Formats: sequence, C-alpha cells, structure tokens
Amino acid sequence: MDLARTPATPDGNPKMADVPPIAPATPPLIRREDYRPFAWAIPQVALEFDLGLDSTTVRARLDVTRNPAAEPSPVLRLNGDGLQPAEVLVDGEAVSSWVMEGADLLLTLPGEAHQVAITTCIDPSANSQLMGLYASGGMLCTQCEAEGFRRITFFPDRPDVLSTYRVRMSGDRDLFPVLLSNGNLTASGRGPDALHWAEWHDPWPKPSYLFALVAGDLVVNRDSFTTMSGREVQLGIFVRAGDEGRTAHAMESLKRAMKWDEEVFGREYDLDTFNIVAVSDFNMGAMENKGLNVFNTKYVLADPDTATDGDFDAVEGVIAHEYFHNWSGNRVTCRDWFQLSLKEGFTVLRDQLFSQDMGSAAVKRIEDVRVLRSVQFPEDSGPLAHSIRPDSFREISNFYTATVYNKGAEVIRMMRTLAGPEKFRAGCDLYFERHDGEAATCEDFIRAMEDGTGLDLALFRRWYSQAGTPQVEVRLEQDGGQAVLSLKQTVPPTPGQELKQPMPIPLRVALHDRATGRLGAESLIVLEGAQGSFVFPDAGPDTVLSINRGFSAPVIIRREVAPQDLVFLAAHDDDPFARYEAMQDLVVSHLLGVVRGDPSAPEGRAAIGEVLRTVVADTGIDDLMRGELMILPGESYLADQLAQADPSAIHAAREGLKGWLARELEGELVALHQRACAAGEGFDAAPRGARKVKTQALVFLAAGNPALGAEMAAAQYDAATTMTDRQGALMVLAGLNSPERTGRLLDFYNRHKGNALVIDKWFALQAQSLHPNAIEHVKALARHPDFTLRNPNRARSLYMAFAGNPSAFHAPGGEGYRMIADTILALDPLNPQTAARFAPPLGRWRRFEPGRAALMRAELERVAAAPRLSRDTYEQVSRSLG
Ligand code: 0A1
Ligand code: ZN
Repeated sequence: MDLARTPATPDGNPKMADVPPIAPATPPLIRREDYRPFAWAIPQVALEFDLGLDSTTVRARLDVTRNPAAEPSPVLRLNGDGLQPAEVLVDGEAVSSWVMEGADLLLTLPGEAHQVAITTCIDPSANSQLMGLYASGGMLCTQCEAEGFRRITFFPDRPDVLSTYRVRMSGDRDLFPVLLSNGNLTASGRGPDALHWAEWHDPWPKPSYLFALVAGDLVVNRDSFTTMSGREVQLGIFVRAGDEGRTAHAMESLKRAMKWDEEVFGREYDLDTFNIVAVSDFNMGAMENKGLNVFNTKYVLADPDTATDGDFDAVEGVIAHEYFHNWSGNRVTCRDWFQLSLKEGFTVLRDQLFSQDMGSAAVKRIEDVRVLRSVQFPEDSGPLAHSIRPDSFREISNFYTATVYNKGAEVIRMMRTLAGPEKFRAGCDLYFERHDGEAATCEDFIRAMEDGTGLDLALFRRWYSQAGTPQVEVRLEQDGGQAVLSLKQTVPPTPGQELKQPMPIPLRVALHDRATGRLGAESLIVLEGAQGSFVFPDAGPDTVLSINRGFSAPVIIRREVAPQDLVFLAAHDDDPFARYEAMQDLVVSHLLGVVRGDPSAPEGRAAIGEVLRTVVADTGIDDLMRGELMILPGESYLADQLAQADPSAIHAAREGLKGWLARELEGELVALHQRACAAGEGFDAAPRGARKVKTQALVFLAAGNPALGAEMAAAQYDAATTMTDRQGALMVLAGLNSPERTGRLLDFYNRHKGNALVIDKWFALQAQSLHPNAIEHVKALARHPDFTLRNPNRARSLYMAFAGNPSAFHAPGGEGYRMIADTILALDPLNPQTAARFAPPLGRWRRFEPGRAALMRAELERVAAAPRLSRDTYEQVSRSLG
C-alpha cells in the first residue's frame, strides 16, 4: 500500500484496516466453498466521466441498501485496484470514516440505505494491462470482465451484485466524436469549449463486469433488425475510419445470429440498440458487455483480400457467441466466477450449434473436436488440469480456459444428446424462465435441465466436479450370432483429485458389416458405471464397430482394432466424424509404431496410402470434408499419446509419412490441385472446399517433392485472388528452403503493410513454419520495427505461433524454451494476463523425454525466481512446477 497517498486520521496516524495489508508473497487462494452473498445491494449506479487520454475523472454514485438475504454487516467493502479516492461522500456529506484494506476501500455504514459517492482519477494511457479503462490508438475503451471494473472506480466487483446503470460522459469533440455506453442513448449535447457529452441508460440490472464505455473517432456501419415480436433494433458496428469496408460480414453474421437465437432457442433481443466496437489492443477475442460488445478487430474485420475462409468463419462464430451471451450470461449471469462455465460452456455450445446450422455441420463438428483435443485434452492431462467448475483459484483470468469453455460445451452437449433436442430446448426454456434477472450457478442449470427434460442427472453432475479426460476401454466379442460390447471407464488422477468416480458416458454406436458393406443403424448407449456390457443381436463375424459417433462424449476410446476395420470405417462409415476418426486412428497407430521402431510399420503406411487415395477420389463427399480427412494428426496430439515423448522422433515420423504419401500419390495430388484451381470463385461450400483441398495438396507435395511443391505454391500465390489461397501458398513456401520463399514473403509484407491483422499473419506464418531455421527467423522478427509486445495480437502472432511449432519450440538445447520464458518475463510487467498464457507450453515438461523435460523445467524455475511476478504468472508457473 502506498501510505504516502492515504489520508491521515484525525490523530495523525495513517488509516489502516483491522488487518494490516502486507503484500503477500503468495497470492491468496479463493475457494468456491467460501462463497457468501454480499451484505449490501446496489440497485442503482450513476457514473460520470470527464474523459481524457491521460487523465479521466470518474464520479460514481451508488445507491446502497442492506441485502436481506445476506449475513448483516455494517462494513461495505468496495473493491479497488490501483485506485485512490479523491473524495468520499455518504448521503451527500464528505466523510473520513473509510479505510483502505490492501487495494479495497472499506466504509462503515450505520443505517439500512445510503448513497455513497466516490471520485477517482485514472490514467488510461498508462494502462498497459488493457483491463479497466484504457487507451488504444487514440480511443478510450473498457474491459471489465472479470475484475476490471475495480480499476475504474471502487465497487463490489463481483457478478452477484446487479445494478441498473446511468452513465454520463463528457470529452473533447474532436478526440472523441463518438461516445458510447451500455443500453440506450437518452440525451446528448454540446458542453463548454470543445466539449460534448452523452447520457446512456441501461434498464437491465447487470453486474459490473458487463459495464462498457467507448469514446473515440470512429465510423459506423448501421443496420437494423426486426425482432420476432416486431420491435426494430438499431445495429451499429463502430471501427476506425478506413475499416468500414470490412464490416459487412460481421453485420450479416449478427443478423443471422439474432434470427437463429429466436428460431432455435426462442430468445429475443431486449434493447433498442445493439452496438459493436472493434479495438486493435485487446487481450481476448471479444466481450459481451450489455448492448455494447467490444471486439478484438480480428473478429470483426473481414474481406476476401485480407481474411481467409477460416477467418470469415471465426468472425461469424465470435459475433454469434457474444450476441448469444445476451441471454446466456447477461440476462442470466453467474453467481461467482467458479460458475464461469455456466455462461461460457453453454454459450460455446450455442455458437457451435449455430455455426453447424450455417455451414457444414459435419465439418464444424470435426473442427470443434480438433480444437478440444489439441488444446483441452493436454490441459486436462497436465499440471493445470481443473474441473469445468473449479474449486479454487488465485487469479480468475487464468480460468478462461479450454476446459471451462470447450469441455463445458461438450458437457452440455452430452445433456442434449441424452435428452434429445426438443427436451433439451424445454430444459433451456425453464432455465431462462426460472433465473431471468438472477446470478445463477451450474447447479441451477443442472436442476432446470432435470426438471425440463425429465432426466436424472445425479451422477452426471460429476462432469462438473471432476477434472481429467475419461478413458473408455472397448472390447467387442462375438458370441454366437450376437456381439457383446464391453466397456470400462477410468478417469485419471489430476492435481488435487487422486480418486475419481465413474461418470455417465453417452456413446452413439453402430455395427457395420465389412463383408457385405452393410451399414448398421445407430443407437445410443450410456455407460453409467465403471463397467457395462451391451448385447447386439444378429451380428456376423465381420462386424465392425463404429463408436463415439459424432464424438458424442469427450473421452478417449481405447481399443484393439484391426487395421482393415479402420480402413473400412475411414472409407465407408456413414457418420462423417467416425470416418475422420478412423483415418486419425490409422495414422496415429502407424506413427506411434514408427516412433517405437515397430517392424510392421510399412504395412500400416500402405493402408493409409490406400485410404488417402480413396479420400482424394471419393465423389460421395464434398471438398470441405475431403480437406478435413486429409489433415494428419498434429505433432502435439501425437506426443500426447505417449507418457514421455521425443518431439524430434515424432516430427521425423510425421514428416516421413507425409513425404511418402505424397510420393505415392503425387499424380493424384497434382490432379486434385489442378481440379481445385479450375473451380470457380465465390464463398459457397464448393469454392471454399476447393481452396481447402488446394492447400492440403500443397502441404503433402511440399513434403514429398519440395521443388515441385515450391513451384506449385509460388504459382498458387501469384494467381491468388483471395487471402485463403495466398496465405495457404505462403504457409507452404515459408517452410521450404527454396528460392521462391523470400520473394513471396517480401511481396506479402509490402502488399499488406499497414494492415495490422494481415501483418500478424505474416509474423505467424514464419513463426509456425517447418523451415529448419524457424527459430532464427523468430529472433530476427522480434527485432522487426513492426514488432511490439504491447499489442497482444502481435505478441501472440510471433510467440504463441512459435510455441505451437513443435520442431522449433523443442529445438535440442532448449533455445525455444528460453525464448518463451524470456517472453513471459518481458510481458509480465506490461500485461500479466497475456504473459501468463505463455506458461502452459512449458508446463507440459513432464510429458517429454528427460533431457527436454529438464530444460523446460529449468526455464519455469527461472521465471518463478523472478521478483515481483504478477498473480497471473505466479499462479500458472507455480502450478506447472508443483
Ligand atoms: N466473456 C468473454 C471473454 C473475455 C474474458 C475476459 C476478458 O478480459 C480481457 C475479455 C473477454 C467471452 O467469452 O467472449
Ligand atoms: Zn463467452
């Protein structure tokens, strides 16, 4: 605590709370079981901002009443972070009866209801954490989730305190011609001198984390949407001048999302205005502030020249995600941050279902599973494993994880599978009806699901409390004319959770007949306990099991399966996910065999070659699906299958297979590329699919015949009319030691200089490349004039891309590890939230061969030993070492 700036008490002593605020060496652990309702309610908040980039004054007026549902206390604890009060008034009178406890301000209030007014002064331009009110390229904007509001004013900054907000802001007309906040604009006008002002009112009670304010020189794309009850909503997407031409896709996505939520979930928008603002300095993807979503530019701006087909999908998905939060998150919010998956898991499921409906459902499902397996599964099997409803944390920012978001979505998807879509909808309706306007818990959600669907979810609740990815051992045995399917589940131990209970696992299964090619009907079985067996009559000797179809449960299936069965499933299964899965299984088992020195590996390789040949030629699937089936499992996923991996051996095996396949199928791959190049342009599934297989073909060819691959990639680059083709070609070229490489990289830079999002791609392509000197390239790029750690997108485009490049990150000698540790140390004082996100790649040290493990651990120890680490980084590094 800075005693020098703490007002003195009448006796001249500095004001101190009962507990002296000694900065703890170890940040405190916050526990879910310690939740208590807040002693006070704050029904109304009025905020007045005098805006300035270097100095903003905030006058907050809080109507405070006792919360009858809480244990009474005369003390009102208002959270702060880096704030000093300039003035404190209670019921209009200046008071000195307040104390600071750490960063919080404590007031003792005698009565039942009071008005508390506090003035604070903040410097947005000095806010490099990008939490609270900060300056970004001359504009002011806020980020309050999870605990950023306390950096603006003193407040009970917890999601169970709901208030209506009135906001008045005034600022320079030229610097800030646009003044936005939540809700509806109620008044605006000119002030003295160069000032102007605006007043906004949000009629819906909300927690402080949903507060937002934006002031800046922005242009707007306006549109409108008529809701199902006939109300017209004004829509606005605000961006920097020059970017407005790249907002059309975001606007169309928003209108589609609004319509879809009405049709599929019966949810209607509830204000007259819905605004989105794009900012280029943002820690995450976007934020669902009530009526005023703030977005990372990456998820708003898109046109074919600067954004790939994947970027277009991501914009649509994130726009929908934030919009859907208006119900799953805002109208019904979280009681405390342990319940984060209540809004995030549910909203991710909602955006996934939306995207499935907007495009190819099969391909979207495969993509979602790929993300889950490549990000969440490693989290669940490492030192940072936690349940989707964690029991404790030191810094909540560290729990915005793939587990809370993506596994959370899978858990709710399983409820939907168990109930069926209609009953699931009834459960959702009941949940919204029961808890509208409340701060709810995961338990509330489960109970509404039980009551709305009729399901008994008593055992299913374990999915909320247990971490770790369940493993299901599968055996299929013939018994006369029937097949017996035996299943056995284990949930592995995770930090702090040694023993696990079995969890209900819904599995969609079908039995096919390989001899006749007959495909069996699908059924849903549920493994309720540790073990179970299921009898299927009329199963012949050539029965092939198709299990966990559509990835109906987020589990790892373990089974002995004959390669010819996988070949059959990969070529013929009627469930697209099962087809993809069989292809992956074939490749994984072959590559693990190669790494182990298995002498039968060449047969496996030949089988993969035959399946790939079928996939390339199959007229029964579209190119989007073909492109999916052509993607080989990644090196990290392969490493994850081993107790201790040697990344060099995995890299060599995977590249070896790619090269061999490309040489075997060179003619077919070249023909596929030519066919795709001849396909038309546009954004329907067919041309998008053509672009996808085009680059997939190049990926193979570059491994099998680098000179040919480079020539074809350069030709694709030169002919490209979309960013998808240009980036795909450059990605392949970036990995090759070929003369075509340098010229195209330079061309790309010059062509897109000044477009931050595209220059991010340029950094990332090089940091992710297969080039043997990738690490040298990253070092040089770090000195590039366009590189800065202060912009999270740019920092991630270089270093997160690098940490996800296994052959460079795991370079023998540990140089890659050192680079990431240095990044954490350099970034931590500037932006702890983003810095802490670089710890997990090093945290996987136990899963690598002893040499690499020791080097990774040593780097984590170096970070841990640094003085003044943030709470964010401290928590991630100490858990990773622990
Ligand atoms: N609720 C947002 C995610 C989010 C969380 C924290 C942030 O602070 C920097 C920003 C955004 C979502 O789920 O989209
Ligand atoms: Zn979200």
